[in-house]
Amino acid sequence: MTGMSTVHDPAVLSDASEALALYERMLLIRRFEDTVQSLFQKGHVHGTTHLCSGQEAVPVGVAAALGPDDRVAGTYRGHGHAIALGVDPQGLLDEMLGRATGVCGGRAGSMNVIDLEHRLIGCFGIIGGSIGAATGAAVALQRTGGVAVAFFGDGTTNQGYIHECLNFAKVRALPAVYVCENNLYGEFTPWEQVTAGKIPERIAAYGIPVMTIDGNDVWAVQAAAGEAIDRARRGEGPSFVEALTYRFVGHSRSDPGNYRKPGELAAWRERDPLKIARGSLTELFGIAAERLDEIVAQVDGHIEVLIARALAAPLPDPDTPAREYRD
Ligand SMILES: Cc1ncc(C[n+]2csc(CCOP(=O)(O)OP(=O)(O)O)c2C)c(N)n1
Ligand SMILES: [Mg+2]
Repeated sequence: MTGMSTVHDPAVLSDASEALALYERMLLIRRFEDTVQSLFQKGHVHGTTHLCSGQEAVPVGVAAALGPDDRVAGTYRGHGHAIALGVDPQGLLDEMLGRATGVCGGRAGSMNVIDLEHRLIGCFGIIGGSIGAATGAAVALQRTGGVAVAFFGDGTTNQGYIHECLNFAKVRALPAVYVCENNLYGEFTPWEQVTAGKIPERIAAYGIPVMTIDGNDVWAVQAAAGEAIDRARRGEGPSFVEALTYRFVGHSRSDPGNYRKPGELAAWRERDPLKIARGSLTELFGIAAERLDEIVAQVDGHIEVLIARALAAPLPDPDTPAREYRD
């Protein structure tokens, strides 16, 4: 983790209730993912799922730095991207179950959620799709105001078009922020086996500022994203954030994660973003463990309601066309 900075910027971490809200949002994502996994195992979720458990601090920290005119493109590991942006978790869970009440009318499933109302221009099953979409959105936002953010993984930095997009974004000084969720693996392959050089060094070759940060510390993410977003708003062009993180679950539904190095998962669990946030909340704001446990109980109760409603929700009528999206 050379060059990684952990930032507890006092300007970012000055408000206890905002800090608690970020903890709660991460917890909601974790419980949501546990729920999707369990409903998948019971046969209620069709297709596949890619869960982001362990990586919650990245989308939540980035979303905390965004403004109302900004836009985000996420990935197939996108439930956290959506919830972080404020997508209704009921609509999202209904979507997982293919229900008519889903955020995309039950037609998108787990991998392709879109919710323009909440600034989510799409989640993309094609790796790197988010990079192209966010770069395109940045072209539009350069005229209308706002910043576009792309989330993508470490493996995606070996896709050809990330380089086309970064080059274009730099040359045109686009208001774009590229957020690489480096979780050490692309599917079942350690990133270093398939990646020449270091990701930050490659990106720096475009003259794009790069920050490598602790992606499990939500406030370090918020601070770095804030810096990158401010730079884009000032018209100073794109930035790249490499957030170092780890997924606690397999790549997708059927992956037991046997390729992990011995002790690796346990070591990262010690660095669980929820644990880190709890530590900071107690240390910096004196928030008692009991208060944090109350939030856990509230989120658990909320999830029970979401599950009951999603299971009772109607399936889409095959004769009714899916909703059309216009921005
Ligand atoms: C263009 C394309 N090629 C291959 C795939 C198959 N695929 C799905 S996920 C994945 C690995 C991506 O790894 P990474 O970018 O590190 O993201 P992570 O899944 O770790 O979040 C691959 C190769 C795909 N979806 N799209
Ligand atoms: Mg990866």
